[in-house]
Amino acid sequence: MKKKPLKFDKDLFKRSVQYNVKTLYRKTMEEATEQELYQASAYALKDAIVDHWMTTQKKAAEQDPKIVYYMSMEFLMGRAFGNNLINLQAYKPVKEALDELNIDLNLIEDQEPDPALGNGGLGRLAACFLDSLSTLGYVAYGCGIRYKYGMFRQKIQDGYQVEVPDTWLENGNPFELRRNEYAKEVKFGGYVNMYTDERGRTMFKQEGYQVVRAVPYDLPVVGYGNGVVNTLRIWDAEPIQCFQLDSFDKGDYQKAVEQENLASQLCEVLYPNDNHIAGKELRLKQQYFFISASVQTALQRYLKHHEDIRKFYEKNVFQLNDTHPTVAVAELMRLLMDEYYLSWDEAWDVTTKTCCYTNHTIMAEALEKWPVDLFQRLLPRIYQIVDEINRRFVDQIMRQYSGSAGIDVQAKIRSMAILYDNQVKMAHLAIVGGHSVNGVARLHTEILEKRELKDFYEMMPEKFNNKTNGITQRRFLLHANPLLADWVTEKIGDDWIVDLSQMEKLKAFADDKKAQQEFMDIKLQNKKRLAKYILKHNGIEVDPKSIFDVQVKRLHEYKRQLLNILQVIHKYNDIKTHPNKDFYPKTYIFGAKAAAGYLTAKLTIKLINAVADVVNNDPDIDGKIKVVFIEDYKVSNAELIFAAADVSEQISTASKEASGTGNMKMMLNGAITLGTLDGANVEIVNEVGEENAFIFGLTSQEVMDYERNGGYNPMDIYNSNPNVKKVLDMLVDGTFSNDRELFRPLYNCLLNTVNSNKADQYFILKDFESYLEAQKRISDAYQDKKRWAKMALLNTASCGKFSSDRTIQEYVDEVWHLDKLEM
Ligand code: GL4
Repeated sequence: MKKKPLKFDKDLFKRSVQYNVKTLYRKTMEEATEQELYQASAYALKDAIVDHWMTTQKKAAEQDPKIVYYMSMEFLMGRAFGNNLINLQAYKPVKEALDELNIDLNLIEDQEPDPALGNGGLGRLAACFLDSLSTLGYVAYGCGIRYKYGMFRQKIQDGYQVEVPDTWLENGNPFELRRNEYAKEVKFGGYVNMYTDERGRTMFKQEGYQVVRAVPYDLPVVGYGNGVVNTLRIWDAEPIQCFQLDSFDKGDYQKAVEQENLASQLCEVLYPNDNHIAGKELRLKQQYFFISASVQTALQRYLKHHEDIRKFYEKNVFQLNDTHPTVAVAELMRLLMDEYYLSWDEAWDVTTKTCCYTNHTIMAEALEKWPVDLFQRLLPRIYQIVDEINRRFVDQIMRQYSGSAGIDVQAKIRSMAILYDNQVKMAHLAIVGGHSVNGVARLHTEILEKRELKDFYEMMPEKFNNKTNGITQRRFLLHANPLLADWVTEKIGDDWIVDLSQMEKLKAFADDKKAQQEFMDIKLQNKKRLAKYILKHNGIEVDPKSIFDVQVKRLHEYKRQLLNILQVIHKYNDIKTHPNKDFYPKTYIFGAKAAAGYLTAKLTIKLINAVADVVNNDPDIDGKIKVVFIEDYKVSNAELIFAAADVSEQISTASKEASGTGNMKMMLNGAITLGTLDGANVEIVNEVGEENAFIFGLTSQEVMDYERNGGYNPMDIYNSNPNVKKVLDMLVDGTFSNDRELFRPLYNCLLNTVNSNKADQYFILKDFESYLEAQKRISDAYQDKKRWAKMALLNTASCGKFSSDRTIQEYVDEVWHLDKLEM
């Protein structure tokens, strides 16, 4: 049976906007600025959302379903206004209402800052998961931090990245609700006192600590068309009010100041590192801060309607998004024992049955390890608990392996202990303290089992499982690409919005000439839309008829933006030396933020811009290639970019990209993957067929084999391949900078051992020829209009598996076992 669309009262909305303009700003509609009109509209929309939010709460209280707490340092939500309209099925009435008020919906949407409380894929995945949880009707809480400054705004000045603070809260956030009444206290430092209580129990008490007040802000997460509204609860830190006059006399002045400083620093800023841990003390404080507040909340919420805390896990599950929230294991143990008087064994039973861990990367520099002294000083009681978990676990390793022939027990301990070499290994704590460990794509999970976490897998294979990532089609097709969304609906109906496997029905149109034409016309419209954006923001004119070849993602050496730009340089040389050779015009589009302290990444951005300057302005090139670096890549412009992509560059060194999700967003929008057999690319190719993707380069097995044998010698390639030699020499011969030494570090990385990193550790030169050849195949394929249209259409038609709805349903069926809310 077809569900009725949600009701939306257009006239009420209209009146509400007018009323808000008046009461918020004391202005008439004509006087209000665009920002004020956005705010007034957003408050009006929130009004409609809150009704659903309250109903969801009420139903959840009645039905008492099992719920998931998705704990994450990052939620890269992107703008809420348009997405909420979509999921409330209110886009049309709101557009009409605003039209009648003489307000342009697009302009309004553009007034909203991107909430960017995340770095990249990991944070965006969390956002897609929340969307799917609501849409599938599961009760879920996102738990995170309300950073005052999210991911920095990127400016490009003279080709260099400059980081500018992201002041997203400047005008307030109309969608949030501050929940003062749910504030919690979180304690840091001091020491632990042991004592015997009146009932003869040994108890532990933290004393001499600093305390901050954690204040939650709730954001609604609206499900698509079902009236379900879940909550993303993000925490802000405030000083405890103890700064009274008499504390001065008591000698607490110093402490009061410190506490106040701690509170003001805690939630200031998101660490802008992706796939890399800086290991800063404040970061550990952030982790414990939001975890302690969240776990306290979860226990209290459960006990409001349940008696037996030992059954907590029957109604609750914690999913730890990477190791960042892993102190949850010890914090749950602490609260269960110290506040709720459970024994160690009882608490351990609850904890392991509650916690689950997702691994998102195998990059060594992303492995979270904390120095024991720092950890102990900051979290003395938590450290005691971790120490005891470790002691028992090491015991277990010894019991299990001592006396087994051919097994080196000490080696097992070395590789698996939670405390080792004076470090706290967070991944090990997460694995031992929970019942599920998952990777984020088939290949990634395999690598975890066979290599990275091999010893754990052998000891506890039942914990390991794969959950291939997914993305929400509501944001990345329905909202990002209305033309294509309408076209799909016209062809196969609108069930795809909540069931992406329906897209398969489009396969029937793969050879249909009219459908192909329509599909490519829509692509062209979207390319024109992006071209406009590029002209406005970059001042570069690009030809919408050229191939839009897109690589947008965080800048990281393993993602190999350098391989891409070296290939562009080669193409440039090729056109210069063969001016009459037939060459189909291409526009290379880049977008990437580099972590502020990541010099090689920042230099790569400069190189891309330097190449762009040379290539775009060389009359010999005559527009055959253009290079564009889109400033400040973020969710809102990503939506424009995905819709316009012809080619999706997914060229990471095989084995390094755990999954990738941009690859899925582009596939959904009919872009063809040019990639290595890495992460989820493997599964994308599996779904769409090899003939509808362009695959090149070393396999993950080959890469890992080289790595085991100490790498390879890129000098051999440099000396034997004149193309490579020429391109590399141009990095240091003044072509792209008057300062010939500027790009020397990149040149050196490729050819020499630098700081104990192997020469060309990401196999750029090794994959170079094969990459060029794949680029050539693309240009050829594109010129066969019918063939390309069919390939592109088949990519959209084959993306069904990559919905985050599918991923979430797998988590529910195999790990979380949640109950669906009946609305
Ligand atoms: C990441 C991976 O690098 C990326 O491949 C994956 O898609 C994403 C979500 O699982 O997680 N891991 C880290 S760290 N940052 C990411 O984006």
